[in-house]
Amino acid sequence: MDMIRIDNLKIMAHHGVLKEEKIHGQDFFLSAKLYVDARKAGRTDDLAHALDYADVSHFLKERFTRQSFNLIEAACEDCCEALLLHYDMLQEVELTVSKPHAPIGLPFENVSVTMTRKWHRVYLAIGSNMGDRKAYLLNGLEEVSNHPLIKNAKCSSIFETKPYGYTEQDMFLNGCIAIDTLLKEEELLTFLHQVEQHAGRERTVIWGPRTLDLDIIFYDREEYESKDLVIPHVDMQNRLFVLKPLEELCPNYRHPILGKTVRELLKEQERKEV
Ligand code: PH2
Ligand code: MG
Ligand code: MG
Repeated sequence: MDMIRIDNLKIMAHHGVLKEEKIHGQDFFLSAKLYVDARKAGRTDDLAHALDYADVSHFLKERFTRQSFNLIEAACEDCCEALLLHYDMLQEVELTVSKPHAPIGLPFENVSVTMTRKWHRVYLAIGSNMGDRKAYLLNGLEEVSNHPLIKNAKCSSIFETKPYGYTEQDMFLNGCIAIDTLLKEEELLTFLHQVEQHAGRERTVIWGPRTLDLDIIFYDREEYESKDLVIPHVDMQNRLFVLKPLEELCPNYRHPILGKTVRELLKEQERKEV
């Protein structure tokens, strides 16, 4: 990807744990790698299609001096997030916050933190088989769309599906949602659990009836596993109620472990079910 780079932008600010740092302030230096698609700017020579580095520099200065953080990590995190939310064409940022006059009490040249933050493309499955199913799905979609760290939410068609797994329960409505998000995997999971809670979800029977179920299917091209979460979703390839709506959103996305596209997985599953 193309990259615009700003080196050692000098900004006086009041970040630090010590009282003196908060009172007197000191010079910090910010360096940013700004990842964008610069093709259009390159072709047209028009600032309107470019990420304006002067504008970014002033934005950084304003953001960096807005409040005093204890940690350079917190100041850096805040600036990365603000940049990604403010500049639509910015896909990824690497930001370094340097503090060469930090009160360390020993001779040193510099201390700094570097962070890389980016928009993650995520695919979710959504389902309901209790009460006003359509309303639960729509409210769930709305709550997901309205999260401040989620943009470009797009929902597939909604299908009525037979219960899979535990079959002694009512028919489901199912769909999939594509989003871009700044949330990390576990943060997203926690948020989705909150949305399920707001729909009055009770976790009693595993695979049992639910007002709202939101599952992470894909997160970028990532393979991720922890105690509570496995990505890609371990059973998605066996579930027509996931594959069918997902195919509308990303037919050519290739499953990072199975090596097959969503369309191929769907066709395979459809052949099995007849
Ligand atoms: N979810 C399950 C178990 N079975 N069946 C259908 N048709 N749709 C679902 O969303 C579903 C299911 C566990 O999450
Ligand atoms: Mg589920
Ligand atoms: Mg679930």
